[in-house]
Amino acid sequence: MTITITAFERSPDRGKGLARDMRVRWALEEAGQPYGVRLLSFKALKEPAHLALQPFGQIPTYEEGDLALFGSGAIVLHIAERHGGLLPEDANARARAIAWMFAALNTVEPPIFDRALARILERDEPWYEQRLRVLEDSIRKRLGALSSRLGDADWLDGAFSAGDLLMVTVLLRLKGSALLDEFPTLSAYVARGEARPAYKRAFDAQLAVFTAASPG
Ligand code: GTB
Repeated sequence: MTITITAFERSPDRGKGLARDMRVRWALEEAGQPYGVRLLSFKALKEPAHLALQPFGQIPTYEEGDLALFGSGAIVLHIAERHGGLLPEDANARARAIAWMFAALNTVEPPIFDRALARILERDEPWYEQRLRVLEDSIRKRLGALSSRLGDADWLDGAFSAGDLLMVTVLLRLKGSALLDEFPTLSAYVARGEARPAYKRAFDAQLAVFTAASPG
C-alpha cells in the first residue's frame, strides 16, 4: 500500500532538515519503505482537509490505506513496529528502545524546542536573556545526563534503533551551537546518525523540496 506523508511546501528552515517530517522520512528510509509526500502551504495546514488528518493543523501526517496518523513520534513508532531495522526483536530491548523514543520527545526535546522558539519570538522581550539562560541550563542538564549514559557506546542501547533516530533528530536542532559543542560525545553521536545512508537519503529528499521551491 502506498505511504503518503505531509511536509512543508516551503520549510522555514530552508532545507536544513529541522522540521518534523525529517524524522518520518528517515524512519521510512531505514525501513526501506517507499513513500510519497504531499506538500502543504501554511494556509492549507489549517484547512478542513488537513485538520481531518492532523487536528492541530501541523505536519507531518502519515497515510497508508485506511490508516491516517499524526504526531511524528507515533508515526515513527508505527513504522518501527511494522518493519524491520528500527526496533530490536527481544521484548525487553524493544521496550527500552521505545523508552528512548519517549525520552527524546518528552525529556530532551522540550527545552531545546523552547530555546529555538524563544530565539525567534522572544528576542525583544526585556526578560529574554534571563529566559535563555534558564532554558540553556536546563538543556545542559539533559545533555550532560545523556552524554554520561551514552559514554563511549555508538548508540543508546545496543544496535541503532528508533530511539537513536528520534534522539539524533532532536539534538540536530543544536548542531553548530556552543551548547552541543560542550558535549563532544553527543556531537559525535549526532555525526554518526547523519552518516547513515538512510539519513542522507531522507535529508536530500527534503532539501530537494526546498531547492525546487527556491530556484536560483
Ligand atoms: N507533536 C507534533 C509532531 O511531533 O508531529 C508536532 C508537529 C509540529 O510541530 N509541526 C510543525 C508545524 O506543522 C512543523 S515541525 N508547524 C506549523 C504550525 O503549527 O502551524 C516544527 C518546526 C517548524 C519549523 C522549523 N524550522 O523552520 O526550523 C523546525 C521545526
